[in-house]
Amino acid sequence: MSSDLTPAVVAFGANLGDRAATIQAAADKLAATEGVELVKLAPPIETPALRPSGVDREAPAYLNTVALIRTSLGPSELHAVLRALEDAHGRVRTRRWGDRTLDLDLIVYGDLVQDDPELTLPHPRAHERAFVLRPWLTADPHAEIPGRGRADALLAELGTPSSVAGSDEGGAGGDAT
Ligand code: A4P
Ligand code: MG
Repeated sequence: MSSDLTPAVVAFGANLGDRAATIQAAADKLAATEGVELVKLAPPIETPALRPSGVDREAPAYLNTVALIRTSLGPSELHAVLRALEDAHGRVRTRRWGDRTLDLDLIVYGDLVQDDPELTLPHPRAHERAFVLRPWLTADPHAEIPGRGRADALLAELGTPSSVAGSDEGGAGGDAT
């Protein structure tokens, strides 16, 4: 395996349509992308929708998972691939955190830290989201977010209701696993 490949983590979220089929198809296409090697796809977990106002149990539930990849693409190139995959799966951008057929977020790209609003790395909210941390830990128990720390410790910190994405989602994710 060539050493010029950068490890990266991609998060998948879907709460419209055939969620499992969409995630699997997108993962297959990502794996087939030149310059991308799929290392592992975690089993999806079901989680209640998180809105800017909090958890919304009336909204369609999400399936969330993460893929561990290795890539020769640069971060912007990889982000463009992810956007194209979202578009190919019928993603329509309406309101913030609105329902979607497919959301693909770049969670970490090697140990790169950057503040660009087009591509913030690590993903600015991943450390506070059980729906990202839980499947990531299933795929990699040693997962770490550069500048934030170990994913297992971050997940443990989400135990209080005051953290938006904490116990509520963690509970749902736990139920589903
Ligand atoms: N952007 C910046 N950094 C990144 C990055 N690391 N990865 C920019 C991906 N995109 C990044 O994204 C909005 C903008 O973020 C883009 O311009 C991109 O260049 P978007 O995908 O168009 O819209 P969005 O996903 O609605 O926005 P946002 O704020 O990124 O949402 P989040 O934080 O991804 O949350 N509830 C459950 N249970 N499960 C979910 O997966 N997902 C969301 C979306 C809300 N609630 C959820 C879930
Ligand atoms: Mg997104």
